[in-house]
Amino acid sequence: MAASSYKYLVLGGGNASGYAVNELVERGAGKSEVAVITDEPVVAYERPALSKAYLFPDGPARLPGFHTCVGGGGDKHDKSWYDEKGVDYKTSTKVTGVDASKQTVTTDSGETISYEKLIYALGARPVKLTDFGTKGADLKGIFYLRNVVDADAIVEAIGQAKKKSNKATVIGGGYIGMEVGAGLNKNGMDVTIVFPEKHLMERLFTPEIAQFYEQYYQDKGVTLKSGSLATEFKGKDGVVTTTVLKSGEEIESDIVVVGVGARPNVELLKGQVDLLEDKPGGVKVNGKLQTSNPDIYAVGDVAAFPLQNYGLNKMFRQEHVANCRQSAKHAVAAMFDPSTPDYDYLPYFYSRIFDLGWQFYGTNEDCSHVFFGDASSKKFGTYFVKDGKVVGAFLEGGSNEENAALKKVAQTNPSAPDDLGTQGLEFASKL
Ligand code: NAD
Ligand code: ISD
Repeated sequence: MAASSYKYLVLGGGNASGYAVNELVERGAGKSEVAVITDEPVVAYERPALSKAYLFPDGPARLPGFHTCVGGGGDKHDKSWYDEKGVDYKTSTKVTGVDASKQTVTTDSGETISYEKLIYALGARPVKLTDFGTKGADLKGIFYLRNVVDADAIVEAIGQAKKKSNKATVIGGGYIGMEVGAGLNKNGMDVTIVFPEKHLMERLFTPEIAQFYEQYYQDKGVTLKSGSLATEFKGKDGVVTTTVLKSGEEIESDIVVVGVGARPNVELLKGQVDLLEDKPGGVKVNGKLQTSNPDIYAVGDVAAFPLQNYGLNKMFRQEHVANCRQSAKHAVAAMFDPSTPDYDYLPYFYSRIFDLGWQFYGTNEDCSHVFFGDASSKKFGTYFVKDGKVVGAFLEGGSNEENAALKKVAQTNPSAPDDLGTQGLEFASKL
């Protein structure tokens, strides 16, 4: 790094970091005023690509094609962009400590760097099966997916598996489980997805929604093992060969990919600023994304912020790229202009699997649900209703206009008519 003192120091090089630096530069941060420290070997990129197009057998996404901010409709910032803007970007460097009282950060390369404003964007890390003490979980051939190094290892393993039985086991039926399961299947692998719940994506899908996707996966040749826990992995010569389920059933495969959730990387701020001890955890921030120390902001997956709208009134943390982009932009705006209103985030998720694509806006918490449309035409959805208001909306196969209409439903929370299911998309479109 050119200097060891910066006006703005960004910790982490993920999605939120990329958008924070973009906003700092757009708002006029000068050359050598901004630095980024990340343990990743490359500058920030759009993480969603890793579980989706990165795994495609044909025309896969590869860097530098998806550096931030291309996913948010902005320019692609590769290393030369940071150099040109005078941003000191330190890759392959781990932050080892933060001292809020001295306003300094230490790194594993032995540096001590001081800051005026710190943007903490260290994200989340995959929950590991070794954390639960699952026997054999440290065998080679068991993969997690969070960063481009993980994704490259999986791509390499897919190539190797072709020379063996070409079988893969996926542990977890959430985002990683569904997206990576589809990606492995597209590579011609014989895929089994193992998950403890009754159906896929239980935290969001209703049984009706799940039924459609489960049938789709099965029609593609994917085996689904619901209500199943992996209790042990067996291997040969240190490499995984078998996943043992609680039922005693054994599934053989060349590779195992695990997606059983993520944990926010709060540790470096422990004792320095207030953390949210209760679920969902995270670094506690106010509506300006500012921690209990006014010179430290937290953004992206790691930040727990107050959310008052959309029938929700609580501290909220969202591991999603839309929140990474928006919270990063908002923190920098608030840093430059304290009159910036509080962060107002509409919870949002999307996924793309096979030739399908769904979007969800709002909340499904403590809601009843009303299905609409026709699953056989791959165009259907569900409204989520709380206290007579529509507070969440899900749509498979929507056009841009239809998705925008769904978003408006979740934003405005209209009263739910008795014939909501019959009105279906029409209800959203006429708002
Ligand atoms: P997730 O929370 O979406 O799914 C975790 C799954 O693992 C659930 O089915 C859960 O019940 C299951 N599980 C939990 N403990 C288990 C155990 N011991 N054995 C077997 N299964 C177990 O988390 P994820 O899929 O790992 O994704 C990690 C992070 O990446 C999340 O923050 C997610 O939001 C994000 N992500 C998002 C997208 C998207 O938005 N499209 C895509 C990929 C990843
Ligand atoms: O939309 C997404 C997606 O596909 C991800 O991988 O958000 C995530 C990140 O986990 C959020 O940072």
